[in-house]
Amino acid sequence: MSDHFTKPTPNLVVRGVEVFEQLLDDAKQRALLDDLRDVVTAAPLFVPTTSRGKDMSVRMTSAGKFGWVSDRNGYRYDACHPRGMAWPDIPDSVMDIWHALGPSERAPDCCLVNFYDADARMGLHQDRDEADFSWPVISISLGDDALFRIGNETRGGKTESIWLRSGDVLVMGGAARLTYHGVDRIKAGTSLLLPKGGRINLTLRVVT
Ligand SMILES: O=C(O)CCC(=O)C(=O)O
Repeated sequence: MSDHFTKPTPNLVVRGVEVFEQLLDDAKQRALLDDLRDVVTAAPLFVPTTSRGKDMSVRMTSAGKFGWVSDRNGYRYDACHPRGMAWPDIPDSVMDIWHALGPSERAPDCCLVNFYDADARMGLHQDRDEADFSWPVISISLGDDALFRIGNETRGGKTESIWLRSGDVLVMGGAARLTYHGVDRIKAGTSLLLPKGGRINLTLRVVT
């Protein structure tokens, strides 16, 4: 087991979403990236489509018992990658972040990996395909800055946006677990972490 963090306090809380700015130093970000290369080798990034057949702008893969997929049959958690293989294990470097910030009673069974190029975005949505909303979702940002929009527990109403930088970690739990959120844009060239630029977001989820 690699080293653990001492339990930090969030630098910022926006509508109940806890933001741990720069929780991950450069070495930890690079270690995560190395482990993610293995994940992507075992389970290549794919372009999810909506049930209407429209490509999403984000490329995705997952690690863990379940992965999130979306295609003509709709979106869901699945035990297999669209090419048929099981998802690789969630790397210890990622699990360490759950152990630092998340509940000790349950481990996540999905780490969704989103890759954003400069033009990718993600519309406002809730994470609500999981069985039990008492477990938080923990979100890790690597690479270029992202404008992250935080809404409400129901669709509509005023929103607030914050820039997420490489090494920032969010916890969406408690009253904020079902808060609408999305990514409006990526600011290309703001990080040197990914050799070809872009942003990776990891979300740790308890699915079952
Ligand atoms: O990329 C992000 O920061 C958010 C990702 C997200 O909302 C999701 O995967 O559901």
